[in-house]
Amino acid sequence: MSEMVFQTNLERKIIENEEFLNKAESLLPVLNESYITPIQLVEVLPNKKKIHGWEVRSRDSVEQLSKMDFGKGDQVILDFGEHLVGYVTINITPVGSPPDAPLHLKLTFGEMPIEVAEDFSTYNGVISSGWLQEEVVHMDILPGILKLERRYSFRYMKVEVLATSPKYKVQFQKVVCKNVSSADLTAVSKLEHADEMLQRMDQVSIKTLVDCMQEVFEDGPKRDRRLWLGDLRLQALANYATVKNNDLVKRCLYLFAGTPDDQGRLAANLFIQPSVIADDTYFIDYSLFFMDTLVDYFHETNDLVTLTDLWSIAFKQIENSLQFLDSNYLFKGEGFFAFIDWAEGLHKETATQGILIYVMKKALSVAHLVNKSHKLLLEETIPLLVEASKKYLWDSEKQLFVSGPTKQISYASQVWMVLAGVLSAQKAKETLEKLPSTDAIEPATPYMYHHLVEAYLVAGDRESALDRMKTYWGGMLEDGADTFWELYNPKNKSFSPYGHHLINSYCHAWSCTPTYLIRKYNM
Ligand code: RAM
Repeated sequence: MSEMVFQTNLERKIIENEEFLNKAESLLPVLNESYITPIQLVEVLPNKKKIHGWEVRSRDSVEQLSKMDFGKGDQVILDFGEHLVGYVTINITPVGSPPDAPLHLKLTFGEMPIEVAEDFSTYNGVISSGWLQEEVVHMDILPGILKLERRYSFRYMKVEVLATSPKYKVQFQKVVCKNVSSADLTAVSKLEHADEMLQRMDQVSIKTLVDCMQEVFEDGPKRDRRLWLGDLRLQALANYATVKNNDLVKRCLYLFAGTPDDQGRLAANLFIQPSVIADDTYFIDYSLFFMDTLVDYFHETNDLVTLTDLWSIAFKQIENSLQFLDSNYLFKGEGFFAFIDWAEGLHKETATQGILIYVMKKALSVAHLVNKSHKLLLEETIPLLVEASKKYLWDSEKQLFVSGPTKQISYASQVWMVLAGVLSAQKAKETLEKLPSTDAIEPATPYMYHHLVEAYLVAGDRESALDRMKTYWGGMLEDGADTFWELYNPKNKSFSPYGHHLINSYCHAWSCTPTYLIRKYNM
């Protein structure tokens, strides 16, 4: 499992482009702040029918909080009524004798009920438990204001008193969260959809996007709190359809372009603090998507300066990928070479071949504006890749694309070949229609579901697209989502590729695209 989740490249050397990084720095957004207070006190009780087996029930009105005394072993769960990303302060006053010992408190933050219901010490997943949102503090001076320095991503906050003293208790007089986001909601046009579920889906998508928009487009404000290229590409699309903060897309493009390695490779993700650091994870698909994100950005803004500035590094990703073609023009990869999806056992070469064609076609749509020889190369190479896909990867008996020596059938392979336009629309529709009756590897993430829905739309099958959106993102809504989740498997709601669903992110960038799909395709 851990091998599948992680990749290390300790040998690579980063060649920073200062000009690009300076440009990115000049586009650093100002965060908008709002102050949010809890709406009710709740309890979280076991209920097998609810997601992860936990149900939230109202316990008291929030006005009661300041009248309640808390001593050793007491606890309270506050519900802020919506998902927040921000900084919490609590005014704490002692009651009883003068406080003769420090107050010892534990705070736990949950995007989901399970996070404030289950003890984190049971967590045994492969991703660091450091992401689990909890904090233990001492207050030596009372009354006082507890000001948490860490940013949390949550709707629920549990406060547990680990110790006061036999002589005093405490009251929590005022609890406030300074909520932050760089998104400006004024640009969002109102959607009045006749279908209530789609209306709600649009709102929850926008909320997801907004909460992930910080100094960069983060993948998830709880985890990993960083800039992933694959997520950025989808966030940018949702952004164009709604908040239109196009400078943030530009900033993120310059950040990636400013940190290639000595082979010109762009990292799959960047850390932003203390300064921009390229992670040592490289995925062919994500690096190719730099070109796609750049071209989308150009189509949206007509910003030819940025397109011209970043074209070479974008094209370098295509050139690097072409080196992995065999003599038949088939992409060959080893190890954890591409992301594609978290579906277990997924063979990724055919999907990667599809992505390569898709991205090269996208590059070709603007190449005449920037580089004539690249245009020629694309024109010559794309047909070779398409022909090779039809000749070697299409199984004429099954009428499906296959991947690898076992001729694996997956949604991912069909979806990317459809998005790459390798099949006619009619053939694409038939291919996708066939999938449910096969044992094809299914999508595992909202990321892959997004591509499946878009593939249906490209193939002209609006009905299946809508159907999938309603069962998938609609399923999350029915399970209580107020922001969309990193992982969701309607057949196994505890699914996590990381070994435990406590660590999953429940406000996740790559899940924010229904607003784009609804608005762009008039769903
Ligand atoms: C996870 C995150 C992130 C994604 C990568 C590949 O760490 O969910 O969003 O892009 O996987």
